[in-house]
Amino acid sequence: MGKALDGVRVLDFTHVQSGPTCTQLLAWFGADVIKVERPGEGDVTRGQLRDVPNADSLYFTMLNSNKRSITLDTKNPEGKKVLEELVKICDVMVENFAPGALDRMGFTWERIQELNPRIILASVKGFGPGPFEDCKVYENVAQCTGGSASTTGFRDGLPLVTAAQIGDSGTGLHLALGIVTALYQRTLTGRGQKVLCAMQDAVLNFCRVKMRDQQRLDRGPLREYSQFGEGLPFGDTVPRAGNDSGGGQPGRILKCKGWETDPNAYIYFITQAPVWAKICDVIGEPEWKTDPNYATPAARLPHLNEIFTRIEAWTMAHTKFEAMEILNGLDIPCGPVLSMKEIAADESLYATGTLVELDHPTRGKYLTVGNPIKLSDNDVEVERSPLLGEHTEEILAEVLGLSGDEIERIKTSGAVGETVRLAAE
Ligand code: CAO
Repeated sequence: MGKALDGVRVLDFTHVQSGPTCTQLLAWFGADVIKVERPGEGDVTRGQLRDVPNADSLYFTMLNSNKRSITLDTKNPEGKKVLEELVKICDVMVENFAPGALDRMGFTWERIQELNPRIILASVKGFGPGPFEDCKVYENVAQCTGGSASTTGFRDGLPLVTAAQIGDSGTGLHLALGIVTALYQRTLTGRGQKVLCAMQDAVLNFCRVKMRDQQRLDRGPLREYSQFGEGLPFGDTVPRAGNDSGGGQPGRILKCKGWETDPNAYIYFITQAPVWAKICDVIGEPEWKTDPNYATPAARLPHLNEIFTRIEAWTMAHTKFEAMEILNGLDIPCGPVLSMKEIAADESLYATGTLVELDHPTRGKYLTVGNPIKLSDNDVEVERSPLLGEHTEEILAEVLGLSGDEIERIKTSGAVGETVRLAAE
């Protein structure tokens, strides 16, 4: 079976999380991803949050599967020449340096196009053009500036960042879509183009429903927010709403049996309108089916706290998995709060390739999250991340077609790092 991006060559000039997320996805779809790293140190995440001495960190290994690594000092004249040769033969160049860094390196968009008019240059930056365009940005900055933090958390508490890396991984995901779209357009025009994803924009895209609520607020209170039922007035901006779910189907996180000692003994329960009668029966309040205070979605909105307190009395009598089984049997949408430990033990996720165990020459076995996007006509095998510079010679010789003498000259110039040899070799 072939792969969707067979034949696409990606010059991966990314680091940390946002860019590497994007290029890892492209690699899983079959692109040949060549990761360019600074000699000696490489992607800074190789050494961050290290759990095994002298081995690449999980931070790095879990974001750089299926790639090849070449070390190259692009500020060294020989290194710059090698990068130019790579630009000439790659279909896509992906980077997420601080604003202006690529230009300072001598690789302006004009220069890149001169070298290869078909290339797609894809960039992650913190912000698009505007007052903050020159700023460096990390995940939580994007969560704060994209609207997520102001709308996450409890009304009377601090703004909160979410654990889901919507700024980094979320932007990488957006960028990957931009790249394949540009590749498709290139088949029609023959030209490359620039793809830019700003982290603020990606987070805002994920927070679209809160911008919806901001506009609804001009026309009256947000009746599905628990604050409405509590009689608390709304201000002029979307408030934090705890675990209330938006839309017409109110939901909450509710305690389950064992919550006193297990921090994850909770279930998300949605009072979906079409199954309201079943909810009333299962919690032992059959009269709520016809009581005008509870019978319709609109009537229920001012009573959400009371309703969820009653439902919680029922969920607290069951473990989250028992509750899940009973509620699923009744077609009531719900889901247990799963800990990372529980997820890591879920065999069904290994069966689909969403979780994968890999072996690594210096750190041994590790768990990674595989490709969450399943294509029926693609055979995706997740491979371990490369060691720093593991493929430097291979890329110089096989991809660029350089002779042994030329490679030696480049090495002597200091443009590439030390050659990495695996213990087994
Ligand atoms: N050879 C020589 N120089 C190299 C090199 C190589 N192979 N690779 C990188 N460099 C240089 C860059 O050219 C840059 O040099 P100058 O500052 O002289 O131009 C320097 O390394 C540092 O790059 P940087 O500014 O991108 O790195 P940083 O650690 O200071 O900042 C970050 C990191 C993430 C804040 C910044 O890159 C950024 O804002 N990126 C865009 C937004 C983004 O992706 N954020 C997500 C981060 S988490 O996923």
